[in-house]
Amino acid sequence: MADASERRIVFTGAAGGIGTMIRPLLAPLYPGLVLSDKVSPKDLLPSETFVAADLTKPDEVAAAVKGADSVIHLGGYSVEGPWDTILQANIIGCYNLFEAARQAGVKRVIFASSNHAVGFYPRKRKIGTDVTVRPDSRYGVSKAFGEALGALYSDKHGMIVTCLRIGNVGPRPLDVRRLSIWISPEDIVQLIGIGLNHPDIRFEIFYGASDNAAGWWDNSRARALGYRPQSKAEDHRAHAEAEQAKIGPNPVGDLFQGGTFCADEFTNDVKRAGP
Ligand code: 15L
Repeated sequence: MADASERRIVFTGAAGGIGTMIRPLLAPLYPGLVLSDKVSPKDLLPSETFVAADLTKPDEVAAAVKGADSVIHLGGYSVEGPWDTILQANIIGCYNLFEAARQAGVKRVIFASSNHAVGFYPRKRKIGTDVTVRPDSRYGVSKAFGEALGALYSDKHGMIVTCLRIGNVGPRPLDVRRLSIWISPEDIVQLIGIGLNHPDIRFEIFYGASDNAAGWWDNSRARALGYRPQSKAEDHRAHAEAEQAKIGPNPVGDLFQGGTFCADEFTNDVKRAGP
């Protein structure tokens, strides 16, 4: 593998929420990092390289990934939205990214999947990465699609693909649900590093979660490949419970891992939802 300083690593979605949090952590680790998004981050530093690309435009995506060794793909629409928004940004955009990466000879792709690909699993059930997807939204379906594309490009073309089913990234858990799914910026950078560097990866799905005592996910495969999360949601329990008190109960969302993503537009009987 090329020396870290020689590797051109393209980072899509660099101006988004997670991108903004982890850019400063990635910069010293990967000097060849190239930031990409539809528009440049407002606080772009002179030391940072930026290339604009709209994921729905194959020629722009091809230009962005040209010469890249690896891609960290966080670009796209990051919550539930109208079908056409999800279709363009997360289905067509994700296809354009993987296909451009294949044509450019990119070796590794890290794909930002989401807990919402499996959001209809009940909170009382612990799940691994081998369960059937149970998306809780059109957004969750698009993340399951991205995972499937990753598997295809890995099996058919030998691309090394790591999907991160991200919980919620931030400086601390926002509420009680996030005590189970929170991941710190430092821990997600550690998972990205495994995806970029581990010699034994062909296709992997990891849960993007810190060391959370209330966690719902078996992340043993990530741990087997060296993941040692440093952050613990329980350190922030008082804050999360205080915030939860302001939100109040949700009769549908509180039953399922995906929370309000499950409750929004819900017309079913809760007894008939989820596995
Ligand atoms: C996600 O996938 C979203 O990108 C993020 O904004 C949060 O809503 C997160 O899931 C979550 O489940 O908390």
